Amino acid sequence: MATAAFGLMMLLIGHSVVLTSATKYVVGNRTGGWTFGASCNWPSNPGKHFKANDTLVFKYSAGHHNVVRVTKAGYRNCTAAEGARVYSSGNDQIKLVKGKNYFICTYPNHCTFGVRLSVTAI
Ligand SMILES: [Cu+2]
Repeated sequence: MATAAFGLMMLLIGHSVVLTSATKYVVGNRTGGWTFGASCNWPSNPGKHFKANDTLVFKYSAGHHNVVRVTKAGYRNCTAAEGARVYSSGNDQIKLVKGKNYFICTYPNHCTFGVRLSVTAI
């Protein structure tokens, strides 16, 4: 019984280590969330070292923006692949993958005017 409790405790400790090793970042925290100019001052301000499995939280008024993960070309050209998943809740949590991660808003002209983001996760 004591062994089982100890095992459970170690399991819980192991889980909490896994949980705390991933970080959540609210996009554009200094500029009002996921909106025009969201990428200004973010994520380049100090203290951010993104890792794979970290979560980006995109906050905005639902119906005013959306979030779509795109390729580098999609980021540059402000185009999303056909059938790409569209996040639109206004509080979208998206996990980073290792390497470059690109996101845009697909509302007309929004990406062109800065509602786009690229971050690199190690
Ligand atoms: Cu938008």
